[in-house]
Amino acid sequence: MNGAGGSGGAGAGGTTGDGGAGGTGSNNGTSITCFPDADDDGYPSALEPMVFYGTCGEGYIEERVDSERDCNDEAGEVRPNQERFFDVPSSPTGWDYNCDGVDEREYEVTIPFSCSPDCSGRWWSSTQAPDCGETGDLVSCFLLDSCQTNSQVMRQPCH
Ligand SMILES: [Ca+2]
Ligand SMILES: [Ca+2]
Repeated sequence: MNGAGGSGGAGAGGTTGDGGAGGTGSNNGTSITCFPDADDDGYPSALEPMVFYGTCGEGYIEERVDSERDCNDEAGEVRPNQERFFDVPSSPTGWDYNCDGVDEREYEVTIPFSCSPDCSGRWWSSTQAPDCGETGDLVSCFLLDSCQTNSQVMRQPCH
């Protein structure tokens, strides 16, 4: 009888391999042209497109179906279809936050003007609307028992 000696414990499990680096230029996937989206706003820059296989690499996205391009790929707030208005310009593209090539002012209405029957409305208490970023007195209507107005000094927001 030979008593079986205890066998040694199982050796340390093998190391789990780290998967091979997914490289670009492998043969899986069809080639696609991708564009940088440095500010991650979903709108690609027109500059320096790169070819990838299968999917775009990090920092790159495919052409959009609407073909819209970012006019400032360093600032996420600046992009086509931006609906917000801003009271300071962006760098380096300035006031055109929605990339349509025009600086649009948010508030254009000036005196003489008065509240509408449903007590809404907003206008500058001057005969000319301030330019983008310039300050003025903006009058707003509000309902408190009766329709009233107040005014505040503010900068003209634009996009
Ligand atoms: Ca972008
Ligand atoms: Ca614009």
